[in-house]
Amino acid sequence: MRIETVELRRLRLPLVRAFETSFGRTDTREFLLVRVAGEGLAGWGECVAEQDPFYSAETTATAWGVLRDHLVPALLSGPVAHPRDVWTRLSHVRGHRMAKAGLEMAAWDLFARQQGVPLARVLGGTRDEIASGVSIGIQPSLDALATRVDEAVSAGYQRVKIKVKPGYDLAPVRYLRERYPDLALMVDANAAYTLEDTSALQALDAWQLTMIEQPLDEEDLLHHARLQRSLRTAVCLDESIVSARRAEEAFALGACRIVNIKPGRVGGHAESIALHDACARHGVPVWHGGMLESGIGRAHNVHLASLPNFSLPGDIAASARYYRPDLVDPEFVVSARGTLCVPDGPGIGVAVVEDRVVHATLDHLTLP
Ligand code: NPG
Repeated sequence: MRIETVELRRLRLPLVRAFETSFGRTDTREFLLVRVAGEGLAGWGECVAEQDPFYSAETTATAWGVLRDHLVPALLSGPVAHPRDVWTRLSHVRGHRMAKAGLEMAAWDLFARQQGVPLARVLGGTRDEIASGVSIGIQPSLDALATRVDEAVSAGYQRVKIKVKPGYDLAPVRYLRERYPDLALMVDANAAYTLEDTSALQALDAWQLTMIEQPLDEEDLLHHARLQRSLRTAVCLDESIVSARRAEEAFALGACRIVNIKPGRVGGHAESIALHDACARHGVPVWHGGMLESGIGRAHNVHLASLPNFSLPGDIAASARYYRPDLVDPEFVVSARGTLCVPDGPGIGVAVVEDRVVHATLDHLTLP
């Protein structure tokens, strides 16, 4: 496939509802879109880096610079046979997995459109709908939390994840479990604890959580292994798992029993498939994470989550939970049984509403 031009856009969209995690609160989402064009068609990708380096080291500014100066020129330097070769073309650049993912995923969309098939087909997807869950930010009160959870449960979502941090953990978990004895419930700490907080995390063991996500720092695989040995509840890793190889290391250490896959975090679809397959070989279930993507990134996530080892509901919810309106047509809607349909048109299978994209754009650049 020959890619002739690449367009970068930095956008900002107001969130339907402010989102608070252990690392901060936000009511707008800044992100990058990447549009690759060649042979009369275009493919879209979304770079999930945020404005601030709080979830990960990458930001929209670092991604913009490395895409402009290194990644896009490398991709434009000659044809690639298949989108899985984009990773190799970019491999002289260390790190910057979120920036690479935005470009790599746009190439997959273009390739699938050129073949006239849904992206899921070329990725190896095996289902036409995916199980959907919600992620609920830290709330000002337990009443407010209950309202958010009630809404999600009555909309049909298959599981609820709540954000926790030291001092806001046992109380919301106990409150929700008493209210919802059978709810599939999990917590996500975004690396807010240390091994010294083990007893606070052990206190969660009594409440039938499906997992505790990323309790410790992203670099602390050994500490996660120690923590996992002291808990009955499964530890799930997100930030720590930047590649299939890192997952193999985590499994060898016993650092987790479940993995969250985000293509943006690991560098795109090819590395996500490698990670998905590595987890399957080790009997480790995976689920698809979310990063408050617009409909463009969300569409990529839905296609990827149709692969067979995504056996737990993901953080991929309906468009209306995030942006009104979303940037795609049709928007993603949740069914009464808590699923999202995998679009069956070519590529990501949803149309990008370009005037909404232009309206939300802060900067844009077309290369060469
Ligand atoms: O539904 O997209 C969603 C949000 C899911 O909680 C969620 N994402 O830590 O995984 C996370 C968190 C996040 C959001 C992280 C935005 C970074 C940016």
